[in-house]
Amino acid sequence: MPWEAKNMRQDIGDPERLVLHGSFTSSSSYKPMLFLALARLPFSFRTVNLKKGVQREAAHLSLNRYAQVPVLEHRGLVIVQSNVILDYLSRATGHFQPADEQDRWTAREWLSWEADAITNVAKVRHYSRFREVDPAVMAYFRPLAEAAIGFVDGALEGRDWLVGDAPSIADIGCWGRMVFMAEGGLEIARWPRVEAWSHRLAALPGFALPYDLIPKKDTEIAP
Ligand SMILES: N[C@@H](CCC(=O)N[C@@H](CS)C(=O)NCC(=O)O)C(=O)O
Repeated sequence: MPWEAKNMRQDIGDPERLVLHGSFTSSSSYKPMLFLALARLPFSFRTVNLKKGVQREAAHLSLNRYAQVPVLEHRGLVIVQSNVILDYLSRATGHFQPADEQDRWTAREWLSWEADAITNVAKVRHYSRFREVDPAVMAYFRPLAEAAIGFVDGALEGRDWLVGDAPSIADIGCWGRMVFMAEGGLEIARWPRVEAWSHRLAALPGFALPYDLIPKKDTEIAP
């Protein structure tokens, strides 16, 4: 755990406290977690046990109608969908927000594309790790996942980051959903530019991989 973790709840009555609901096996939860870790921001983590079906309980459904994680609560707002949360966090905190207006839109364009395409990487990992499917299903999704990773690999030719010359929510959002690719049998070494980019991300202060980053229980996090 890269931050000081405390047990006493710090979100009660403080609208400025960022509260993130997530699960340690979830790439969608990793995305905002990684943002908060790299930005060195304090927040409260509330774990949602997906295995036990807590995401379908009334209390969670009142926050996320889709019965999913993550959820961000801040200043009386409830924000769901990992890419919308990244967008919100970058606007609310100013971190990982490109300086140039065109770049800010391009970063959001990557996030929208990520939800179309890199989501196939998450599907391949999910079907490999959590749910056995007919081989024909895997045969459909694996090439789509490979094409998405290949597209990112091509986009990184001659550049360090997806947008502009600094890491942005585009990098956090795209890498965050690819992070478990090896669990789907997608070896990162096949895509050398993606691998080099992942090393650049890993070199950023505060970076950690999901199983080292996302707590398994409710935690108060202070940088
Ligand atoms: N498009 C959503 C996807 C969220 C999602 O698929 N979350 C998964 C975990 S990665 C989930 O909560 N699944 C609920 C379940 O397995 O029942 C986002 O980006 O936030």
